[in-house]
Amino acid sequence: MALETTFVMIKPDAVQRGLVGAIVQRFEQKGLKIKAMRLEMPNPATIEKHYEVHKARPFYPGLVKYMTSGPVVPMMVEGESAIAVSRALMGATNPVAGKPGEIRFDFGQHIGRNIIHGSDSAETAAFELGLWFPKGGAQYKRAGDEFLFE
Ligand code: IDP
Ligand code: MG
Repeated sequence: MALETTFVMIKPDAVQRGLVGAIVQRFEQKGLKIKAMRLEMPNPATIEKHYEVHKARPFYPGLVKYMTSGPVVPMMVEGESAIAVSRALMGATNPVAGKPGEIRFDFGQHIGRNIIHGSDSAETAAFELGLWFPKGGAQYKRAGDEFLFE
């Protein structure tokens, strides 16, 4: 087993549209374990650090404006291959380029309002988890795990 921890964030458009419950449900239904989650107005400096790799891109100013426009829901998520599995649950960056069943396809229409973020590699996950959850997540044994993992 490759148990991984990844960083997922429900973006301001999804919070404002009342989609938090529906999105969290996708992760819970898959069996991914939520180890930390909160709702907050993001600190602009944290958003800038989070998206630092995109600083030179033409969409960067609009991205920072969008991501600081309202509350976000950062989450720490654990599971088998959790990084790739979370990205698969989210789907394509452009919501209309993906397929039904993907969170972005099911809930969005525009690349500039694409509902959710997820780390794209182990290195990115470590960086983003450190940025958003410096104190780590909850350590707990989840009832029912023996029915999820052999
Ligand atoms: P990802 O979120 O699927 O990993 P990235 O290419 O890393 O996609 O882009 C980061 C975020 O920047 C996207 O999720 C989206 O919010 C935003 N973004 C990317 N490309 C565009 C664009 O062409 N227009 C507007 N926003 C964009
Ligand atoms: Mg990315």
